[in-house]
Amino acid sequence: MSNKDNRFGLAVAQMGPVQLAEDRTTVVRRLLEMMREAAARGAKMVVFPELALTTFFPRYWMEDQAEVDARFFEAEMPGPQTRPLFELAARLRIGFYLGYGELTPDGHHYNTAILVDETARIVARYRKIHLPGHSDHKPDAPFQHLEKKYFEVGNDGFGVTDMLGTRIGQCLCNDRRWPETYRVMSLQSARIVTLGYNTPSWNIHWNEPPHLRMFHHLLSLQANAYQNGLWVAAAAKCGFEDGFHMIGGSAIVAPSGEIVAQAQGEEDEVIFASCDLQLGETFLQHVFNFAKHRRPEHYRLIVERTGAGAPLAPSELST
Ligand code: ING
Repeated sequence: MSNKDNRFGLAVAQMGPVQLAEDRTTVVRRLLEMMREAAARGAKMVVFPELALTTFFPRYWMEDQAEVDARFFEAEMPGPQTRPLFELAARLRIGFYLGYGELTPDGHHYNTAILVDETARIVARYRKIHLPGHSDHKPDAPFQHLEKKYFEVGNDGFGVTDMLGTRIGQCLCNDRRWPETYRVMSLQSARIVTLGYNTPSWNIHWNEPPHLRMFHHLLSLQANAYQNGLWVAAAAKCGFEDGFHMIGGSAIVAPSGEIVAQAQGEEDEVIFASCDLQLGETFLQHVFNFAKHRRPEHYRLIVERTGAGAPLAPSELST
């Protein structure tokens, strides 16, 4: 069944911790090293994590916005410190996904990811839509999760891009837990969804057993890869950042829902898979044949309602 010339070399570059004190130049050197390894292993594309250039700063309550902007956001992409990534990508003719804090010229802040093609051209931008956590200071919590304070809800939607000979979509971290994320991209015929994540091992809201973090992370990737006929590539930034632990588990998941590559440690680690881009077709024809089997007239609530509410009357159940 595997079709040789439809093989797409896909790499995920998992990052170990980025400490608060670590500067971008050092971080970029780590990314360059992993980009080289990805290319050497035959990758056409390498996926880096969410907020790859800095520590996961939403864990801190900070009030000096000017300092936050200077330390954790990129006012230009590429900028002087990230340009080497683009230059190496063009030399190696490898595409990449990169997550970072975006500060726009008119002062908006997003948790952003970009897709860059093999000529180092930015061909797509995505701004995180499902922002988890809170915007208020929780001084009694062991750490914060202030994505709703530091970022605005993304306004790019879930787009897909024709690049590197296939069609690629992107999202970020918490987005991977929501089925709507993948369905919108698979309805645009994406073949691969790329994403980065920073997932704390502990929950500040309830004493969640730590093993559930990894279970739910992989469950989200595997279920949605299968239900949408997608290859899913997920890159963690993980390990102990200034004492705060985040899960690893970077993975490449096939449209069958099977994990075909997974990181073993919590340091910088490149994983690779030679992906059969026709495999998704099999599931999209014989199981999830959207055109043949989906019935949107019965799905209205999914789009119309934000929170759960009262039952619909039988007459309202179908449009
Ligand atoms: N991090 C976490 C994530 O969605 C989280 C936040 C963890 C929310 C577990 C709910 C449950 O993986 C980011 N950055 O979204």
